[in-house]
Amino acid sequence: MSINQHAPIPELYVSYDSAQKLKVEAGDLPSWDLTPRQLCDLELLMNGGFSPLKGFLTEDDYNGVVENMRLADGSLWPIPITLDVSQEFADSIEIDQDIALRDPEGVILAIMSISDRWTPDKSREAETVFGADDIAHPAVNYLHHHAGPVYLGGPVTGIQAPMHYDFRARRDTPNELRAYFRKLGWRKVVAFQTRNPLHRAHQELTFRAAKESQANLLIHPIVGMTKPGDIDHFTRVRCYEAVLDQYPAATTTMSLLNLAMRMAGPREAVWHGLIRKNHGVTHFIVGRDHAGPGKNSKGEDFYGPYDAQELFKQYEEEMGIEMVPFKHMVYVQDRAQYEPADEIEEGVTVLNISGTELRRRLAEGLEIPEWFSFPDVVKELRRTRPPRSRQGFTVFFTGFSGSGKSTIANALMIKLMEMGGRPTTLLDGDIVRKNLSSELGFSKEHRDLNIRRIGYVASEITKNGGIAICAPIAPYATTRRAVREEIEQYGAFVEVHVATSIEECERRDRKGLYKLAREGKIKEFTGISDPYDVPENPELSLDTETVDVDYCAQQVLLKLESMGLIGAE
Ligand code: PPS
Repeated sequence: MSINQHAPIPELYVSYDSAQKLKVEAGDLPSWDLTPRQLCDLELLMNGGFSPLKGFLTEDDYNGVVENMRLADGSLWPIPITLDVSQEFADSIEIDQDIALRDPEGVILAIMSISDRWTPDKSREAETVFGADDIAHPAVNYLHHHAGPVYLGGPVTGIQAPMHYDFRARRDTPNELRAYFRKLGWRKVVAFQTRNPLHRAHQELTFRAAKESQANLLIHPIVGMTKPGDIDHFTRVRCYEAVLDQYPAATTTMSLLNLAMRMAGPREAVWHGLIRKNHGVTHFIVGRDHAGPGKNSKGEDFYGPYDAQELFKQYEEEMGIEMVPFKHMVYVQDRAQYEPADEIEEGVTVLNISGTELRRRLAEGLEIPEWFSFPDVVKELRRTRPPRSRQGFTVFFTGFSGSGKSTIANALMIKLMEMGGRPTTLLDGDIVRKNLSSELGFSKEHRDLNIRRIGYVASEITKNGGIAICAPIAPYATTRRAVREEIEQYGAFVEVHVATSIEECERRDRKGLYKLAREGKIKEFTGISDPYDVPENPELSLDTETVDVDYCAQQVLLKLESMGLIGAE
């Protein structure tokens, strides 16, 4: 298969002069501030990476994609590219109206002519596109917990590309890559998609894939949004640059793709193929469990290991891009080289380090052998992923007023400060209400805002290697979950339920508030006239009724130690 790299892919941008004019006119339009995911989608819509799409999907296109992986005109398209918005914004606009799409700084990137507005059946979308309506799937979680309730559809007119300040020389539009391949005379190009650092096995398999398909090699990593918990793209790109030196320079190149992945396995593989074809690529490596989202809520895989390869194969002809199945490479100790696992005779000693094992070794500061990775890659990874005992983390106490949260949190802070090593901050309910949330009351909305503020500050502390100890009531499970998600991007989140019963808290009534609550003098009082969702799976639950504060703080310390967060490196 070879591609007509001479024909440019259609972009949605207008000329520079028209863009300047449109930008001024667009200043008066209602505007939507794009979410990080929409920003990625818009970039690929505008630069032709998502060709043949001309904008965010209309309702007919959406239904076709969800049900049959096809747009209304019959073209193959497996993933819904939708502009999800709030109900309030959706209600404020008219059909056939233009809106401005802005980046987070308010810069107008595009104009969208709204042709459709509808409330999607998100459960149906989850079932058909992602295979299950299960929030253990990151895209399903996104759909239900982050995406707005209404979708807007319609064509997009591109004004300017989103701005990137990082690795600019490594970012290419589909037409730029096509032009590059043309210039170098690369007629056949095999692309390798990745969201992980590359180690020796990847270098071997990509090199072999290129040799076997007699094609040049494009390392095409994702730098948009990947699976929550992945290594950040800054670190990864520094790692990729270190690996690039290992290939013959004249045969291999690397370009960064600002795609927001959905982790949709088989459908995602087909999507990746279409996007690569738009970038002028002729061959695409599809591995075992391509773009796999991990386990579902029953602990099983969402997709079969070869589902992605099968679906890709089914549409390969129509897509016009050839699949190169990924070979699982293992290290053969006696021969000191990597070989495909299925070609190795019995009885030979092979070595392998899984992703989970690598993370464990990094987290515990253990050796990562040279046969596994390149020293420069390991050095970069160690810089970003210091052992857990040097990473930041958050201890999040939750429980009724008067349950003992603040006292235990204080004791814990003193003990951690005695140990030293990491800056420690206490975000106690009362302290936060005085310094951060002084204007807030105790309605559900205000409590949520209060907890989200605490979560934000704690996530910043965690990101920067400190310890955040939080001690609010935090009565709502959904808000606690959102805070957990935010913090776990950067370090551990240790939820501690201070499980003192409401009867005991009321009996103690340290601040006299329960009495006032019973008399109706304080409204919406947690446990009396306002709900408290008991944590279902906290890392630790403390019983304060039979043991003293010092022992409770000790239990938290022991938990932190067992999680590798404190103690010897
Ligand atoms: S929340 O729900 O997490 O935002 O609450 P938080 O910020 O932790 O604030 C709880 C402290 O405020 C006092 N207080 C109330 N608590 C619960 N319900 C109502 N209506 C209320 N009004 C005032 C109470 O003293 C809590 O302090 P702690 O430290 O928890 O005892």
